Amino acid sequence: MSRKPVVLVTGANGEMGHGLIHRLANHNGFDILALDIRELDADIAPLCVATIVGDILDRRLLERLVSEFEIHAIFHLAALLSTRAEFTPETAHEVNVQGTLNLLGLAVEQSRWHGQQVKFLFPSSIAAYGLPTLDAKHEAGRVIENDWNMPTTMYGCNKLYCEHLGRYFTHHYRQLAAESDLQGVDFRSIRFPGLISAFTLPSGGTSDYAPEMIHAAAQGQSYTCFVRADTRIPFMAMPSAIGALLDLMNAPAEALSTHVYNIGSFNPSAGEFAELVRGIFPDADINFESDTKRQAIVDSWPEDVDDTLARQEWGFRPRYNLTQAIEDYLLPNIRQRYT
Ligand code: AKB
Repeated sequence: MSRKPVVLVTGANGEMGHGLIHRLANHNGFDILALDIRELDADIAPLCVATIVGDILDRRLLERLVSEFEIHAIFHLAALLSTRAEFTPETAHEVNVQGTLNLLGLAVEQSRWHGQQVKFLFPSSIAAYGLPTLDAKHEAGRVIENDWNMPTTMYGCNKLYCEHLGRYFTHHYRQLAAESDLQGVDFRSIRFPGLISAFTLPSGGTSDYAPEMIHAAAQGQSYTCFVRADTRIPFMAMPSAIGALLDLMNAPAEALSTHVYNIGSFNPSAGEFAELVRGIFPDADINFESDTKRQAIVDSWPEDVDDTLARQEWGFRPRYNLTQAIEDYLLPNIRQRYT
């Protein structure tokens, strides 16, 4: 009985899953197996060869996947984001860490079956950083991958640890076994900044204020921003993020010196972003009322990232700078969405 060769996307119904599935199906011609805890939205379900509603913590479900599909790459997007994770840290740890462990195990299992490495694409985050004070944040400026890895959130700790798990599975998994599984998994990860999509709104993150601000303005709703106007972290338009994930996937292994890469695009302060939004939606009613606790999380994230490695090793270039992101991507698509 032959099994169907596919690319598995977990968290397929989330923000990034939507964009990724469109790109994978329309430009790359992959057969997609989509997994999500919720039923897949009608716009992306037809783009997949199979959709499964289920939990990445359900090992039986994952075993069933092994018997039905031949998985050659995994985009493991399912996660509880930083704000939501702080309400239920233990659950977040299970979903974010145990879920990733289960998927890495599935990748090893799959590579045993078809004899090829399974590429494992993992969206990490600027939440993996933790800067202790605002002064340290300003002084640090553009941070490199290995500096300031002291996250203050469960989500950030989970992401940082999963980056290490991926490295472990690629190079050291079962290193003492007579026949080791070395090289079964090819783990590649990007530390994403806050993402802004024209088509979907994030839920449960702490960088959500920027997308929320522009989507609220487009709908004529007032918005109270939960961080100070001078708050600065890096952001990126969703198509740049999806493009980067695919570029990293396609990069030749010999070109890569590490498993984890920063990428950046623009980093306006919340106040500067509000000004830009007011520039395109003159009636936008945006106020600032800092929520001390969520503010502290964003203050611990870097104000910018150094993405030299990604640029040098696999040719990363953001598709949009801030002006292009607003004028060419966000504005036309958001307008169309709400009219
Ligand atoms: C969040 O806010 O939790 C995410 C992230 C920065 O990874 N958007």
